[in-house]
Amino acid sequence: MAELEGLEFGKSDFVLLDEVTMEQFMDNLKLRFEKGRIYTYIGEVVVSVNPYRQMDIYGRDTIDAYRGRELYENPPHLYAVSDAAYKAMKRRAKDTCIVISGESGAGKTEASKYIMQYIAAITNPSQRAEVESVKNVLLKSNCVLEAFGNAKTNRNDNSSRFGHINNYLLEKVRGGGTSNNDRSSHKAVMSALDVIGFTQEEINSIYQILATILLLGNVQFESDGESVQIVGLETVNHIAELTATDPESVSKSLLYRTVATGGGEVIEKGHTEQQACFGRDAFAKALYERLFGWIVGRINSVIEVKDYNPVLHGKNTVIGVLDIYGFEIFDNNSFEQFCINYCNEKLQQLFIELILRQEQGEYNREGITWQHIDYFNNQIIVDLVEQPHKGIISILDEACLTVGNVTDTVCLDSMDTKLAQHPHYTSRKLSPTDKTMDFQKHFRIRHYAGDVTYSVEGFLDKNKDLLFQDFKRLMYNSANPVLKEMWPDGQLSITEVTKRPLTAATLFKNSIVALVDKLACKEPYYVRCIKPNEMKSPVAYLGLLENVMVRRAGFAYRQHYARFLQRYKMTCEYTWPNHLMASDREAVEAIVTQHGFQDDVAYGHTKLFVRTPRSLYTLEQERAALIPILVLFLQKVWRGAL
Ligand code: AOV
Ligand code: MG
Repeated sequence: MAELEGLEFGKSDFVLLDEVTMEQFMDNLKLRFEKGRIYTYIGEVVVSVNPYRQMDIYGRDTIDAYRGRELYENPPHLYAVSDAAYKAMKRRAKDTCIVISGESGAGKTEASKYIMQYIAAITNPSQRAEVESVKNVLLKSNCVLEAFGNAKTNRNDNSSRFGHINNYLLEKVRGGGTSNNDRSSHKAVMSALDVIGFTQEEINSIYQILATILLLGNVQFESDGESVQIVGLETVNHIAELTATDPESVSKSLLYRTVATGGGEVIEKGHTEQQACFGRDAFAKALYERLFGWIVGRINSVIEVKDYNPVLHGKNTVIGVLDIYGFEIFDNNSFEQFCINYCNEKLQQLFIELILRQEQGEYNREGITWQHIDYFNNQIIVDLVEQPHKGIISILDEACLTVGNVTDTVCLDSMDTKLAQHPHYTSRKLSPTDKTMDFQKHFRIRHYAGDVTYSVEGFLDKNKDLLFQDFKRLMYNSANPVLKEMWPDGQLSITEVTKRPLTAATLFKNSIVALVDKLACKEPYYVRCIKPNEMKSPVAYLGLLENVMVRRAGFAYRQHYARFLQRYKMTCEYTWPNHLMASDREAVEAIVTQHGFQDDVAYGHTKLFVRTPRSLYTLEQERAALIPILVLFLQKVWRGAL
């Protein structure tokens, strides 16, 4: 619950809205943004609007103001949740996790930097050396990851597209901070790799792989109508040297592929010129992706607890900061949007579940009766995508496995047949009057955040593992151990690969399921990022109204008795300046009764619970009216007039 700032800044917590409607939500968000208040709470969730300008709210003085304080003691800020997460970890030895979500350019990466900066700043000085070293690693890794993984998107010049999740794990007493933007500088990247702790051998390997990728771009093919050859063998020799393989194997993997026939026979098939070009490009792309994934893995292993000692450290608690890309609806939505939006369905589900669990936990601790809360459970949409045999991913995988000419349209037909009854799935065939969809191309999913029409064009190709097994085997057989480590699947035989292909969608699903499992056992804190020019749709995409409703379903407001007294004791004759009752709770009861909202509250063991925000506003107004009188009174005391 946020501190009740002056109302001219709007309501600092959305649970205090008079009514939970989109209109009121938007009005409050806009008002606050116009007044330079970029953060607003929903209970313990921070809603952040990207200011696109430097704000003077992240300095040392601000850090000090938030340090060790409770959420509602200061205006809403990232630092407040960071502190809450830190306290949960320190005091209750809980694994915590700060999940940052929102669309591209909404400010997720910036937020994660401020959070890490805060945690680094408040960490115990006795561990400073250790913290500094981890902070250095994080600072440097940001530079490396940005150099390798970032791309310009149409929405953000500095978009984090690395993998789908950029996962920093910070051990208990360590923290991290980053704010280095020198990403284009090659020298900086190399020195960063050194600081992070990459060995010289590893750094050399990174160079060699990058050079290989560049050289692959020079490989040209020619065809004499019968067979395909490589033009100029120097490039091939050079690639073989860089990858610690031999030129014959490199040539062979560029010109042939091994296939398993229906009868279990293994044969080598020559590429057409087109297939060779395609294979070469897929190889270059895969080299880059594997290199990147490996760098992320190495950085995580450096940051994760290396010298964990169960006796010294007790339970090994962590704060994780997750920066995840948000729901996407474009004019043309393809396989990538399908995966991203599925990921967001899973996270939304976890989000509501965990918020409910947190609420339930708080009610239990305080001895307040739990009341059933009705909310939309998006399990049905998650099932539509991921259910074995019946879900869209299964249907896609099956189509990818089918021998013969299965096209995207054939796959769409199969989805139409199998999903015709599903309330969240439709297509032109299933709703013939809907002219916005094309028979050959489109299907539509009703996501929790809204309807998204996907084009199946390219779905099958994008889902298939397009890299011929021959390249994987080539890399696995490299004499360079670093390269070999990046290609463990190169040891599989072609028959094994044909039997159990791991498609892109299935790999994605597996990693999301693993992530959700990991998050489910942590205490989560959430930051929901929004871009200012188009605030309305993200509010829907992020399920924010749903969040406010769940949070308000029982009691909108809760406050420790002592703090409640501190704020409102001046509004009641029995409590001002000090109460004489047996407990703070009784004093609070006196205030509540005097203002006549005793039917609107419940008394917990340590906190007062207030059902509707209106009751509180009556109190707030009275307090605001009393303050000038009190100030006058105090001035007189100081001047000795009384
Ligand atoms: P993203 O991480 O959410 O996008 P960024 O964190 O990169 O978005 O933010 C985009 C830009 O907005 C930054 O480069 C800053 O210029 C500006 N910005 C964001 N937050 C703030 C802030 N608190 N104060 C000042 N400027 C800010 V992506 O990685 O594309 O999903 O894939
Ligand atoms: Mg980012």
